[in-house]
Amino acid sequence: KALKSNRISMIGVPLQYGADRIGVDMGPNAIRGSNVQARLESLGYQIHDLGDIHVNRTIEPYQTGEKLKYLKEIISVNSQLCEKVSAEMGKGNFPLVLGGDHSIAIGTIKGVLQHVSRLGVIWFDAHTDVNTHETTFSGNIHGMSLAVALGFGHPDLVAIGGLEAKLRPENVVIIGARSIDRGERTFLKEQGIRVFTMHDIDRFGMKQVMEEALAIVTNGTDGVHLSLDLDGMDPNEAPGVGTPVSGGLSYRESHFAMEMLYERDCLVSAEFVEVNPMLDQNNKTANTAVELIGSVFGERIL
Ligand code: Z70
Ligand code: MN
Ligand code: MN
Ligand code: MN
Repeated sequence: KALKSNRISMIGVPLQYGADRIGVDMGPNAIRGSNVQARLESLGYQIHDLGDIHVNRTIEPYQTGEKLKYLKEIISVNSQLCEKVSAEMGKGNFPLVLGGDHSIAIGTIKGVLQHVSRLGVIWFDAHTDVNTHETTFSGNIHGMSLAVALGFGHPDLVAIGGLEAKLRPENVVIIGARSIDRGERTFLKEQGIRVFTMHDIDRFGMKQVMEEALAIVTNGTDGVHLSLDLDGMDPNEAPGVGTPVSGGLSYRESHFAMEMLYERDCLVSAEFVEVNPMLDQNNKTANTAVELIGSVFGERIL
């Protein structure tokens, strides 16, 4: 009842090129294996699993020192994803995207923007992903996806879904950050993007942080997208991620945040990314992802 649609379209994106680390391409199937479909069906939703976006497995390795590793393939995958997400929203379905590295947020958000031009975004992450090819130290595009969605970065990334398809910085919040690069700091300040760091969560608690975050992302928007990088969670709950950072969100804090999101009834789309089964312990990270998906779609304790 608390979502715009009772029909969920699940889209897997087995992309790893944005993180330059193997294993995250198996994320979508690890999440499927944790019974996400049955879980959502038991909540009364109709689930349509559209399978995976095609990722080319035989591409050239990147050059040393490259600032946009695997750019061509990442453009191809995100363009396909953008079209698929847009098509599903056009049919009135709720896109649930399973990653895959966080560069796929480019395709998801650009696709959603075709239908919801004034879109708020809640970005759960240990990182802030607002690098560009000019500021990145790693060259990994998963560290640039939020900047691209805001209209900054390589022109061929920004062009996906059309130049008008971009977020407004005043409707974006980042929650759980604890690893921010130098260039990202400058960008976040210049753009005035609200970042709720782990310091803020410790100081104010998740309830107050989410209340403020929800006010920002719903102010003047027609819908909200949830982009949840599992490395926002503490590595104890989500060890299976490419870049674990200590001191993250607890199981309880993240569950509660998802429950508050459901209560607010504002989501139009969601994605869960960076699950890497090769680095995981007994599929714990995919199981955590499915716990959070359950909560965001209305699961309750009692
Ligand atoms: C760093 C970079 C990043 C995710 C790591 C890390 C970015 N700021 N994003 N893991 N999901 O390489 O740009
Ligand atoms: Mn990320
Ligand atoms: Mn991250
Ligand atoms: Mn739960």
